[in-house]
Amino acid sequence: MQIVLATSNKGKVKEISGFFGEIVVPYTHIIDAFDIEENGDTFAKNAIIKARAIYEKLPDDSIVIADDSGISVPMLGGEPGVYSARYAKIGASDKDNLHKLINELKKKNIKCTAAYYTAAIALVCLEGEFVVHGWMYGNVIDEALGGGGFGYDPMFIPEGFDKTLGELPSDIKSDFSHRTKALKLIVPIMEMIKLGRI
Ligand code: ITT
Repeated sequence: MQIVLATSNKGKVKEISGFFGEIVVPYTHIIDAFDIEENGDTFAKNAIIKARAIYEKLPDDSIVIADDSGISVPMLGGEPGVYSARYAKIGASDKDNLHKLINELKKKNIKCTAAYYTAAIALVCLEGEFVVHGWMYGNVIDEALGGGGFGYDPMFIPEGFDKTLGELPSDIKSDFSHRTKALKLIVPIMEMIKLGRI
């Protein structure tokens, strides 16, 4: 079974390939990259939009998974949430978004506050459309520490640790992350599809 990954985010490709191994192929290895308008107001809706957009361009028997994810800070009213990829501006880099979030904390004199990552993983195939979620809780701090991970990881300290995901070894993130938790839930769905029971 080959799974096509509907993302052009290199950090996601690395983590999802690390989970599934070689059965996962980024869609950009099959067709040219194209823009997908992510106009849903939830992670789940945007994950389905991305998976569907890629599925429609591939043979009917393809299995496509997409990841829509982001970080939410309750003290900032849940920001950036579904807008995590375009928090600083449309087309912003990971660095721009990270520094925008650090600045928003600094503006409110917040050095450290609760935050959580959400990942919605959508699977679209001939048999139907499925979405699962995973979350990782922790705190965000008003500085970027370490060069590991991607996106907001250098300012995110997972619950139970005293270092950011930028500083911690990558296997800690792969053991506990929002993405891993969601991917673990998609596995039994894939198994049922493979067995022809869905
Ligand atoms: P695709 O839509 O092509 O998958 P994207 O980067 O636009 O790529 P999203 O719309 O899901 O993906 O935006 C996710 C944002 O949240 C993006 O800015 C990421 O850097 C950030 N993010 C998501 N998961 C993360 C993680 O595990 N660690 C750090 N930042 C993360």
